[in-house]
Amino acid sequence: MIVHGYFRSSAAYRLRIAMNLKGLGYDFRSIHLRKGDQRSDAYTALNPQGLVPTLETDDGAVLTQSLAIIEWLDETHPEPALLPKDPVGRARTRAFAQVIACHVHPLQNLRVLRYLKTEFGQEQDGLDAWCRHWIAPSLAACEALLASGPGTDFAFGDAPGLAEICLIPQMFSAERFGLDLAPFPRLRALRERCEALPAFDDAHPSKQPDAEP
Ligand SMILES: N[C@@H](CCC(=O)N[C@@H](CS)C(=O)NCC(=O)O)C(=O)O
Repeated sequence: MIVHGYFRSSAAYRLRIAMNLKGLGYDFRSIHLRKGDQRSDAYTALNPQGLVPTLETDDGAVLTQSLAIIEWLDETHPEPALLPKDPVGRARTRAFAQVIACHVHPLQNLRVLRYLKTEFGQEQDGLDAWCRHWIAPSLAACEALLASGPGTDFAFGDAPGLAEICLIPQMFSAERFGLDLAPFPRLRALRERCEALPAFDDAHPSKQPDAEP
């Protein structure tokens, strides 16, 4: 399989964790977002949104949108499962993931920040404040969802799954934008458990072949 990604992209980071949890190897193609590779004709032919990640399967299918790709991985490589077996647990896990993927992530995307900069004259401080403003309440919601969860070692079971796959990259981004994570003790403890696992550690942006300081 081929993963098109970028070391600092949190959506690509999600996919790397999922591939690692499933024990799947892949070839990596770097799409340098700051240099604009995502807007090249060659890349938009694969991913018409011009976003990473994109996965090319061994059968030649081209898949986009990290959550759709991760659910495809879970369907085609069922062990270890990334969603609980029971329907309520599955719905709660997806809800947790969607707080991050649908509500926080789009507001901190590079093209959104670039627009705020070029059209609204925001400098880096303003962009960071914008991101913190939108990330904090969603992490607070995730903290509350964990508090009312099943009380297992991981968010919705005894092993990490889709919730952690979305959360850990989002916490990494939150820190990049200068958000203090102290008000989220449950999330921080969960992150510590995840980052002790090679699947998460190996997926960290700093460990990718295209990593930059
Ligand atoms: N919902 C999409 C989001 C993908 C996305 O927004 N990727 C970002 C990086 S995290 C990107 O490619 N940004 C490029 C840009 O904004 O130009 C997914 O989950 O795959």
